[in-house]
Amino acid sequence: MNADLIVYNIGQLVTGRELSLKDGESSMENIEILENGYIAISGNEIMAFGAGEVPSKLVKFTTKLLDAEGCVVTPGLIDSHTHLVHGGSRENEFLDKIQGVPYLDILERGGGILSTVKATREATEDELLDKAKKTLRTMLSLGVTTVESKSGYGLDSETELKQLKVNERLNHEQEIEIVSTFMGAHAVPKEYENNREEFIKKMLDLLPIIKERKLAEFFDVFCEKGVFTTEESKKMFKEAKKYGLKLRIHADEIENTKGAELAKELHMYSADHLMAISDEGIKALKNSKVIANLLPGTSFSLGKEYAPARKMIDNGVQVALSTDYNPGSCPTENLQLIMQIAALKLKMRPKEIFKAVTLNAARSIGREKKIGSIEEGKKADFVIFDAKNIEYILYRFGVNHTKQVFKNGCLVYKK
Ligand code: IZC
Ligand code: ZN
Repeated sequence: MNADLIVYNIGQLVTGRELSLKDGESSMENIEILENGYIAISGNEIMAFGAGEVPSKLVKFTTKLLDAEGCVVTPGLIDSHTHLVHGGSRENEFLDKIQGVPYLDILERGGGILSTVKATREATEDELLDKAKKTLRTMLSLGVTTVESKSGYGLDSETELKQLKVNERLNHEQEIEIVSTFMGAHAVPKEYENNREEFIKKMLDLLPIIKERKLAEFFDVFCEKGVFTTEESKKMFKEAKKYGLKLRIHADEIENTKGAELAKELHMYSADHLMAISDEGIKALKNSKVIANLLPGTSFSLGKEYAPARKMIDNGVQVALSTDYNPGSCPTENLQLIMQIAALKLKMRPKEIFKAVTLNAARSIGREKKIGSIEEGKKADFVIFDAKNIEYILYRFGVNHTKQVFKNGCLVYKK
């Protein structure tokens, strides 16, 4: 068979395929990087890839040839934790934040998440859609081709469903694939302050509707001191599982509440944040398939501790990296910046970082058979960076290194 498109003269082709571990490598440095690589695409899929001369059997007179000019090519980046769909912004809390008022104190006085809830309730579905599209356009320009998107700024039935419907429409109305997560358990709204049980019931009552209308694939809870207890979270997760939703958790972000241990117990896809994870939590993740999804932009923005990434990786835990894009604790859609912070602050190494935003991010959203690496039969999602090696992309921080972005074999962004 011949290819529709061949990208050749790739200086470093990060296929992201897992190799067997070599001596001296961490449990996350085992990804393949080919020098002088090529990729052949047929329709929306990768049909071949390799190093050296492009085999002539792949080329016919209609094949389009694209010279990568010695640049780096990687799988499309995956942002596996975002609060994409919301109304408003929270710069009115910024001064308090930089002067040290804790995130949970702002929430307790009705600000934080609850102020975004107000703005999201007030916005129409179309307004939320337009705002999210604009954000996704920026993400795409930064090399992101798949995004996980949570509800959780409605905290009432109508608005939670409105957010999930926006996720659904986004999948039809722009290029990035959206993986939808129901997170009605993001905070307890003021009107249920003294009736938490009733609020939890109200959110769980949405599960049959969400299942019937296929509005979400994942279920998430903010398991945190002052938000939802570990017991409450466990009860909700078990209920969501009955409706076929896959599980992920906001775990051990500010205080340790044994969220990582709960993730292992309930066979979740990911445990996210983990700035306050304990040694027992690390042990639990090590012996599980749960991906530790780290969000260092949040530590950066809140001025908090960073998650102990080195300790996790050196103990064999598989790590992903995401933006946590949201209007409070991480108002940036720049996954490249998050990768740079991971290098500078988490001391993650270049290969580990690229594995974290490709293959491991795909695992955390249950998509590793379709995306996350450049392999035959996978979707042709890839990025050409204006860089000759992966180290350069991490070292030159705060700028966008993307040259061209392809989604399903189509050029969707060009510098
Ligand atoms: O809006 O503050 N941590 N949820 C849990 C968030 C951050 C989003 C927000
Ligand atoms: Zn979050």
